[in-house]
Amino acid sequence: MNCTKESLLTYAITDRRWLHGKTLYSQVEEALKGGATFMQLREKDLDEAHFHEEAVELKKLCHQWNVPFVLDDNVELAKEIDADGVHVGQSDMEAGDVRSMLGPDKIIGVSASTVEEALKAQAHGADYLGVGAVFPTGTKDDATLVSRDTLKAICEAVDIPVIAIGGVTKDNVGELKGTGIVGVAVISAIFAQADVFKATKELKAATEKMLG
Ligand code: TZP
Ligand code: MG
Repeated sequence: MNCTKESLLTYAITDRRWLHGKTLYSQVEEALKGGATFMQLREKDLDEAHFHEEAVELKKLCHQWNVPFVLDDNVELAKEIDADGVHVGQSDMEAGDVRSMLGPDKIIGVSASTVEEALKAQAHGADYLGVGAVFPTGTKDDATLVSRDTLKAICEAVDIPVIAIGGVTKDNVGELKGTGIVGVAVISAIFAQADVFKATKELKAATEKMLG
């Protein structure tokens, strides 16, 4: 599945911290119904067997919705289950090595927080960049803040699409207007909400308004 600019509009990243008694599968389904355009499975503590099983099921679900499905960090598993790609951070496998493992057709996303990191990721074959944290976030302990100026400078410096991440909500996404991003990636604004469907729908509408 391709990584178009449009597919990066409402990029949802899973988190099983806030299941509210539901399954991650049903939450992902709600997010897809609500209009999520991209799905990243992010598991920090799940054991290998369950991670594998879950990834296979969620890939199938996302493909029913024509939504790209990538894994956070785990290049091996992405290859094994033939996911659409992988998202790697600065301390994970380097984009060039991921490309060698997955081949030319898979999607590689890279987290960047400086122009230098962004240019390097692009040179090494990244398809898109996730830049943040653009707002304070409680979801990732070690996230450092990226200023609006830096976000803008990154968007201007690279040719690949950029999405903003970190503390983005339907209420603050408007502040990102004019930076050059093509969409936003969120965890809590979707998966910490009691109504995942409604939250996704509202975030998407607010993001479209910001871009419009
Ligand atoms: N990378 C930078 S900030 C962040 C990640 C994974 C956390 C995003 O979570 P939230 O809940 O959307 O702030
Ligand atoms: Mg990572």
